[in-house]
Amino acid sequence: MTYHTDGRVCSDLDPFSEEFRADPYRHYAQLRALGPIVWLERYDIWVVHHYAQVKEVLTDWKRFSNAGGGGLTNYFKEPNWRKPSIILEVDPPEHERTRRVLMRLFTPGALQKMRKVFLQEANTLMDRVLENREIEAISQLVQPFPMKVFPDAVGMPPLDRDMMLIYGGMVFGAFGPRTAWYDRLLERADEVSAWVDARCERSALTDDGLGAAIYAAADRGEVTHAEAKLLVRSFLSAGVDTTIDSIGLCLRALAEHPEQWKILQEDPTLARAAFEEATRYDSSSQSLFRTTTGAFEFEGQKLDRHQKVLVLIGSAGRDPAVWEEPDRFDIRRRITHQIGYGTGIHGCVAQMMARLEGEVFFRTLAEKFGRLDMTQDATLRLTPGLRGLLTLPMAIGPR
Ligand code: OVM
Repeated sequence: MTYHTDGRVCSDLDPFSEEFRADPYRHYAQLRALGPIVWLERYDIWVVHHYAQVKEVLTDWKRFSNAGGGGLTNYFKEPNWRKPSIILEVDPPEHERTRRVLMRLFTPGALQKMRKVFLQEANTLMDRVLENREIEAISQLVQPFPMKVFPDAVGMPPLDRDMMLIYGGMVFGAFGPRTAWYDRLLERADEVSAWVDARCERSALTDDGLGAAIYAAADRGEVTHAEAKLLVRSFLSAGVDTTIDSIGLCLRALAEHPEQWKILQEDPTLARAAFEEATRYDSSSQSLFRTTTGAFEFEGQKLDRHQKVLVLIGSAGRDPAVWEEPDRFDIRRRITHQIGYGTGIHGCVAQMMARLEGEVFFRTLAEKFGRLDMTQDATLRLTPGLRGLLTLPMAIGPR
């Protein structure tokens, strides 16, 4: 239902409902038809969903702040369940210092070293998986890859890494509304936070990983040692669920489009392009939040100070104003304006590492796998703030 009050275009759509999340792209099209900015009465928030406004909001950090928090919780009005992130949930000038430290980790040389390690891991994993003909692809094929290569790259010991997924659920769950599901998850907040805290200590990390490099930046005075610890926490927060979900969704897209899988098999060097297209077509990151810093007009609407703005990057990736046949999954598409990693000063800092994980995963898959069929419908993960699959049953075989 849509109506207008005080010149506002209002909608009762609920982007966090199961019904919406089951088929977000249909609802995004409904929102786009309503105009450039819509008031969602369910949560008293604004939403933008066209490529142009998504990009504008993400770029204009002076009017659209990150200090109000990455999710629905408005830090200007209510406290958060954890200490805010010192890279995601801050504005310039504070943001510049922390961002710079993480940016420097992803040099071409560092990525080249990671590529060798990732390739080896993908090979071992996929040879093992190919001993089966029927698999549940999320738990057996998708999850094990980022769960191994990412914490290894950070320099974590191989202990109890499953805790990262529980923590990730809490972090991304906090992006949505309070639900019974989330309250139950948060019952373990103290225990899981204590685990993460301990894993972020310098002494808990190897001396040659990304974590050690962050502490080395602290030794040089670029950030404090307490800040270094929180930056490692950001890696453990944002580094695993995101790539698991993106790789899982890309795998399903390939299985659902056998002609695209065939193109990839014939030329596995298209793996990076395939993952790039999946990040537009069906990305793990569908939405972000910003909070207004003052009262101003935007696209003819009067925004008030400290209002939350939901930024639907998943919708921007399907906006027919900027993409030809946006609902078509086409791994040969040339993507020159990716929005799936966000953009602007808060655009995903580890996006080159995420792309590398996707590239290596799908390249190795294309080189080794022949059969790749879904045997049942996939089921969706319910974590608000991320889109991903819980299960993806498949029949597989070697080339
Ligand atoms: C962080 C963090 C957590 C979740 C997501 C994210 C998308 C960052 O703790 O910094 O970026």
